Amino acid sequence: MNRAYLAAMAGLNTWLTRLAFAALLAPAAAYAAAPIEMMLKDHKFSPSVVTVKAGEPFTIHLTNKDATADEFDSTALKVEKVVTGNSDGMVHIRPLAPGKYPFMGEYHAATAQGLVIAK
Ligand SMILES: [Cu+2]
Repeated sequence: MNRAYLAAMAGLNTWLTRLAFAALLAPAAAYAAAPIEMMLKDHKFSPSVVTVKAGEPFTIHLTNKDATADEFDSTALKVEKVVTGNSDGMVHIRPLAPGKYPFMGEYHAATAQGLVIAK
């Protein structure tokens, strides 16, 4: 093994170490966004307005504190998810273009209204 070979191997080792770190960090980045906590109580969402990053999928963890079921429903977000009374559920939402996306609790739409703002 000559000196040049050893130097090359040392360089490769550093590169492989960086690659290994990048591989470790990549999955973490994909799951970086924690679910947005949202509550339904007295047939109202809180928070009723949430701001998210455009172009990234996200999840809303909806806790229904009411005794009756409701459906997180949005034509704009292309999502429907029933959450039974005193229960919770995950609402998965696709990456959005910048804009405003209304949603509602379909079973109590008179009061259960909300808005996602993607920036
Ligand atoms: Cu519906």
